[in-house]
Amino acid sequence: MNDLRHMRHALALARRGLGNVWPNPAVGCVLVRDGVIVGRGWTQPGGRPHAEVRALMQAGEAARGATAYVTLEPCAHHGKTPPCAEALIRAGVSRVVSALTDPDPRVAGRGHAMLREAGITVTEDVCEAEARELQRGFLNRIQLGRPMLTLKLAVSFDGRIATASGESQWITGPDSRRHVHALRLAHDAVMVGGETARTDRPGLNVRGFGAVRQPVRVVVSSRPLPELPPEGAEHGPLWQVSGAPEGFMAELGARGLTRIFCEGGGVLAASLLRAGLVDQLIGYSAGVVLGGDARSGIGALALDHLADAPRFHLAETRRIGPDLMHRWLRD
Ligand code: AOF
Ligand code: ZN
Repeated sequence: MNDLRHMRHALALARRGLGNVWPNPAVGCVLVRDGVIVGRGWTQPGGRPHAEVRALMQAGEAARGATAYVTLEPCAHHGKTPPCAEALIRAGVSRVVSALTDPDPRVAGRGHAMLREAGITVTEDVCEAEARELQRGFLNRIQLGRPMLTLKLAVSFDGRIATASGESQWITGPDSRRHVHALRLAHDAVMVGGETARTDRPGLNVRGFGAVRQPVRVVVSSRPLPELPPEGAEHGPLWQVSGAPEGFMAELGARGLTRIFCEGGGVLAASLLRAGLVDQLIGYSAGVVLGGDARSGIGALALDHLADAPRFHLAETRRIGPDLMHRWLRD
């Protein structure tokens, strides 16, 4: 069906904003008239202009009588910009197809209602599951008061991250490592624990993608941090947080973050898992075997019963160079 096809297109456009638009959601919009795409837009860096505004600008007069496909209900509030629902009405769009109701209390169904009151046909919940996954970070911030969290591990066949002596460069290949940088780019922030910051001195930045908006660097530690590169073109702002995971995740949500990419270490990973705060796992597995004396990427969980273990379901597998990438979502 064409609605599905156009909505998938809008979802693909929305994806371009991931990591780039916090505290706002990454939204995509496609305008179609008589089967022809007349406008495409996505939320711009920093969260504005909104997707609909960009698509309408591109379409100009061709928006009259068009159908708008949007991955999130058009906004209804007068924020920093006038409401998108109003812009769609003014442009003369005749139908709006949306994937998800915007949970932001300033919108929450009012966008759809405004459109209907203006005589526009509204079809809701098209590709809802995909839109929910794509906009998970924003949904978490609004509904749970905390960002979405991805935990990443690069491991040997037997799930180890380093030899007993601590050698870890490199278990996975260059293609996987480049993939990690692309993922950092699609998150608002990269997070590590204090121990990792002190021993590995990780860059926590995106390299190899030209001039990009660098993610915030979040270090979880109650102790003073080692010297890390200052904020600049190649490094995002540095934020230090500490305390219980529930507390600092709420703090990061309040500061506007929607998507966090955690790269260890084991103590931090275990505390996030124990607190049930990990939404997505991404593993890169290499064809190398390190053995039981090698280091595990996740600290002790002290599980008495298998039934208590955090469970995830498989969302994606992909071959990346010689490695296997696997992505899991929380049950
Ligand atoms: C849309 N299209 O592309 C986005 C929307 O601070 P403001 O005025 O930019 O408003 C932010 C809110 O707008 C945000 O919380 C969410 O409800 C909505 N985001 N809405 O119509 C978009 N990014
Ligand atoms: Zn809007």
